[in-house]
Amino acid sequence: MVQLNNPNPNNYLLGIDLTFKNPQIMGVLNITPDSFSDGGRFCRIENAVEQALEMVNSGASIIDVGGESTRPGATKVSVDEELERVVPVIKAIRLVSDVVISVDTSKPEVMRQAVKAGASLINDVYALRQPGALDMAASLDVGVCLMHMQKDPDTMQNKPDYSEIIDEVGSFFHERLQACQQAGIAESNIILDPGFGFGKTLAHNLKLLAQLKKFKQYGRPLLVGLSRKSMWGELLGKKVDERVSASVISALLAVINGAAIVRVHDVAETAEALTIYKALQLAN
Ligand code: 7PM
Repeated sequence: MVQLNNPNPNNYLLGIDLTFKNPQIMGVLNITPDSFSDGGRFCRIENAVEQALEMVNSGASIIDVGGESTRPGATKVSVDEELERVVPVIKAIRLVSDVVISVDTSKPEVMRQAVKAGASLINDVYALRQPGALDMAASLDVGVCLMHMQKDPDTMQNKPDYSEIIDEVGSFFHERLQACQQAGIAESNIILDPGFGFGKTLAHNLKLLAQLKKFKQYGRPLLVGLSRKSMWGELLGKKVDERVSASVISALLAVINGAAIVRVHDVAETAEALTIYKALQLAN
């Protein structure tokens, strides 16, 4: 595994203390047009804001707004469509809450307009590898989550293969940290994410979770997303709506193993687990 000479990390980012002592919850807010619950544009924005506020009340300190599906085979969303989905929602959340807003996107123009609308974190599953993304993130000077993914969303689950997954994800972090430094992105703005389920088998995912602490050597806060993922379907035989316990338990294990931020759908349940964890830390 590649070593970086950064023994003195600054993990205070986005106005939040991102150390393992103070784990944070990122709540997932997917904005996709849903013919079933969609009563038009205004209704869509209102529903999204209501969901965001409910997650904040339940314990989320970051809301991750996404308008693009990374599901294998999902139809690609155009820049204009993605902007139309996320920008009004970010503006509307910003009007009623000072919660940190993250934008789940790989597109430079969406990054730009989302930050202008009030987002202060870019959550990019391509880790700024799309054309123009590195320079855009540098010019915006906001937080960036760099996630590892093998191949792309359409091909990633077609025989994922690694000789040593921990080394390969570590080398990827090293390479992206260097690319960010060259582009002029402050290291203090960066969060790292091993990308559970993105080009990984169940065995790969379990190894990453078991050895998560190794990625702390890069000196940056770790974000993990394990919520409702298909790995729990495979391990436990549970359908997506039956994965709340698996999601909460794995979020807690990730925090115990060094995660600073957990990206979850079930905010209230996760917050209970983390409250117990923090109470134990204080009692010790
Ligand atoms: C299909 C495939 C649907 C994958 C949904 C997903 C992560 C993320 C996602 C993560 C970061 C999901 C994922 N997962 N961003 N976006 N880390 N930083 O299960 O693990 O939510 S989308």
